[in-house]
Amino acid sequence: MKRPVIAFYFIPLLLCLSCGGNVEEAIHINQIGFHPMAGKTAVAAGSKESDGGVFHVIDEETGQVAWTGKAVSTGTWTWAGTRVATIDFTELRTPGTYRIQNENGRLVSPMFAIHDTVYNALTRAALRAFYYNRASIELEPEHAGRWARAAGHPDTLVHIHASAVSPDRPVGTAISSPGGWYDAGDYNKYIVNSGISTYTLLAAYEDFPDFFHNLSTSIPESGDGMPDILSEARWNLDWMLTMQDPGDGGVYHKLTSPQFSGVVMPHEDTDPRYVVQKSTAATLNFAAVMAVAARVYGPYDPAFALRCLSAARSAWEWAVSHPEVYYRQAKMNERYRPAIVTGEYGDVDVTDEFDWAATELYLTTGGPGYLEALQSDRLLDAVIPNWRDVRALACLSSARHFVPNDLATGRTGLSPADRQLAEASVQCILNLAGALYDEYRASAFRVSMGHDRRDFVWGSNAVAMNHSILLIQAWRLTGDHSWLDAALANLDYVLGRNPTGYSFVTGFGSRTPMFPHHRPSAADGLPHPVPGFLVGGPQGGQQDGCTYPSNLPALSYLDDWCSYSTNEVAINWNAPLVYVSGALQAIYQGGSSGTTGL
Ligand code: G3I
Ligand code: 9MR
Repeated sequence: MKRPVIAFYFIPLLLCLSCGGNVEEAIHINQIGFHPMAGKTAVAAGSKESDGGVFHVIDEETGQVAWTGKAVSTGTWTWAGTRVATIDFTELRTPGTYRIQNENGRLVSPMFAIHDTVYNALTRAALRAFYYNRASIELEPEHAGRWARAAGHPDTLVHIHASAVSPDRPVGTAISSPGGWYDAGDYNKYIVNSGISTYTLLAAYEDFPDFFHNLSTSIPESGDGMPDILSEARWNLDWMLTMQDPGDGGVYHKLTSPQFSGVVMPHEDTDPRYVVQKSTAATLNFAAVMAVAARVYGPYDPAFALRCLSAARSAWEWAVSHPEVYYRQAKMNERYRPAIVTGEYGDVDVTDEFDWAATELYLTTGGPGYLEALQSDRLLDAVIPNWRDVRALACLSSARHFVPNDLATGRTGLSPADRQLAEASVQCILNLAGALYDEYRASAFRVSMGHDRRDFVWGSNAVAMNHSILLIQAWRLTGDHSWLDAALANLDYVLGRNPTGYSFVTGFGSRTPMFPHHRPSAADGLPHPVPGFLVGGPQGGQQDGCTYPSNLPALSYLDDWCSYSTNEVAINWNAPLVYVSGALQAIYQGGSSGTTGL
């Protein structure tokens, strides 16, 4: 395993902690850059003299000043306890490579580009990260480059855990359940988290089909006639299908070794693997995603689409007759051996999963029974989507289905029930996005992160990306470009316009995570981690016992293997990065721009 060294940039940060401020004085900016037509904002943090100070954008190639303007104080960002001033240089539209510096040259930003294909490489890499996390397949040099590796976890002999036995699958039975993606930095495969991740990739394709149709990721399936994003998602869907018990339609909660493996390469982890107890949450997540797959893959592979639909229907039936089967790992371990101590993905409120699955099944089949099961007024209770609360996904799908452009040009002749569903979905999106937009405008850092105390949870960077998905949806529904500024602000945030100064995507930016909690990256002996992964990000709870540079939520980040609560990678964090990066690239290159910022 690679040993982290104390990076030079922590030294000033630590010194600064003892001098009253919490943040190193610095200019923070999206380290990848901006589309010429997009809003462009940098922030000067921790610097008193920045308020009203003059800043220059310098062309890296010529050394010439390309733009000059003043920073505007926006107050203190409490999440990092720092004074902030914003620098809005939206009017600079000339392609090039730049840095920002203050008048005396004391503060200099990381480098960034202005370019009309600025997020292409990022989107491609973020999607390729899924390929790098594939189980049961050798990653060949042709596709994986220097991160080529042997196949791990064939999963052709997976034990039915004692908690999961059924009449047709008694103790001692083994099943074959190969493929799929590793969940994260560990090597296990969890249905609940697979559900939202796979959905988000399929949603990216449904919302921006032209862009994703043309995005080639150099995977083994490239060039086979199916868009790469759908081939990648299919890799996981094929695995998910094996997780359904054909005897009754129920879906096992996860496929896992009893404990997390050591820090080894995939093929070196040979611990026995089990499918554990079925759960209502897993079964409904499965039903929802399979219903989406049934409509997305129809034009490419009708037989596969039908298979997905039939799997979705039988999963739904199981869930209806088993509405409260929760996965409670500690309780399970009291009764069954071996004890399982890997990720729980526990959820004891599955009303949102019911709403999501019912919506997707209804949209795909038109079956009245699914509509009856759906309580569309509950869509107004949706929160930002996450693995545990997926109600907002019903809003996204239904708005997409009923409202091709905007409400005014929406489908006519909707039945009253469909109209109610469509309106509830639009309201759900605009309510959520509206609150995020207000926070973006009010926040000193000009990001929607922090609109809720719980934004800085485990996986906070995915919270930021899911915020942006909602904001992009609001743009789609209203045509109002100012939503895009807020959506971009969160991408700026994860790419460097944040108080840690990290671009949180491995390999993308001038200061990126080098020691992510990702077993292949730690065990492969290579100096650079596998690229294209979004790490979890700052997390106020610091739930892993590591020592952090600050207790403030937005500064609680550590680029160290130790920090699995801030520096792990995960499929449900990368999927919204793929969506947002691809969507913004597609939108800007299609001619839409943000407004002139603030
Ligand atoms: O819901 C409570 C909330 O009521 C409370 O106020 C808050 C305060 O801490 O905690 C909330 O629960 C948190 C929960 O996520 C939901 O957000 C837990 O503290 C937090 O520990 C939990 O984190 C999850 C973590 O696993 C530990 O279970 C992450 O969301 C989840 O992304 C992460 O997933 C892991 C898998 O288990 C294993 N594979 C890697 C993967 C990524 O790290
Ligand atoms: O490596 C594990 C990571 O993938 C999980 O997200 C995390 C939380 O469940 O747990 C990690 O494993 C740690 C274990 O929970 C406690 N001992 C240290 C392990 C990491 O080195």
